[in-house]
Amino acid sequence: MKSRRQFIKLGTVGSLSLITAQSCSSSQNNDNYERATPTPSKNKPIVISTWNHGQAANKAAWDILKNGGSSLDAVEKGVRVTESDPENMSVGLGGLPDRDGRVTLDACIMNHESNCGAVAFLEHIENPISVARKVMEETPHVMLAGEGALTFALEKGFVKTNLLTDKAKEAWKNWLKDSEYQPVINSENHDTIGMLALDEEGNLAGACTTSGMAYKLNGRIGDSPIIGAGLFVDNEVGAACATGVGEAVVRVAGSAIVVELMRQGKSPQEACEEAVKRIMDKHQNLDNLQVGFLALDKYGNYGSSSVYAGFNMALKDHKNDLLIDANYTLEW
Ligand code: SD4
Repeated sequence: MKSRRQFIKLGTVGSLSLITAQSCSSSQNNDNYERATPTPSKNKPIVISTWNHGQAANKAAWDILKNGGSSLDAVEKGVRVTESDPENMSVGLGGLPDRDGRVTLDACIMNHESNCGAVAFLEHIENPISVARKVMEETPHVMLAGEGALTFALEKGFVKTNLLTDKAKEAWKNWLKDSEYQPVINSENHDTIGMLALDEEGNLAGACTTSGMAYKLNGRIGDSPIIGAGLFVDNEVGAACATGVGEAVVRVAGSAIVVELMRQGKSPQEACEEAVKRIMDKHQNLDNLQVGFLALDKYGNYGSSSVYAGFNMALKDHKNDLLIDANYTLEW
């Protein structure tokens, strides 16, 4: 059995050298975090997101931020790119369906005033993040789910769309042949996008959107639409988001914990690592445990950590026109 106590910070050779070349590693960036004596944001505007595919999303977000736009607009417009990408099989259009062949989406958004909106178990709408924003801005509620969320979206002018692409349908049909119709905890279709941004005004916002675990039970909702689990923003401190096995993230209120740890003085990197350790401590069997966190503090420092190799962070800030990948993995 693997030793759970051996925590090693790893990076792929490629990503480490890239980070060094650009003088922009999380650990370098995190040294100045001072909760008690706020310093002006040195690293703004900035946008970061989970996984490599976030690069296209970050570009869309960056177009807004660099022109003085708000972090809220940036994260919404950014993740919409991924939602509308039929090649991404774990978000929006083209997402892998549940075990009954239904594509059901979860998303949430949060702004610098701690307002938030979410949709869960939403079908037929390509951009659930924008429905989540409408929930935030145009209802007295935080979350709408299922039929109610769909009715609301249609009332707000969203268009009913078939989200099950031929490619996703074929994958599902193949799964049906081999699986005996049994969902698994970790179907390994990652690429859920979580995005965090800090704008010129020094305001933070975040967004998280997914089609969830592939071939899940119909009705299953993960961490991604749950404020405090898949995403959390506190403008006094920082923001965090999660990717991976939602059931594990929910058990420790993952993103809220990362932000709270930053409030207590941890750097974004340290906070992500601590949250990952907590999850590992709560699970006897780590074999299928894949979870990653991304964090951005009020000053533009960022960090990421995961329990498995391969969690990549796409980043765009005012210094780095190129996007970099970071990969910090806690191993056991
Ligand atoms: C979920 N956290 O539904 C999501 C899945 C995920 O990359 O992050 N995939 O549990």
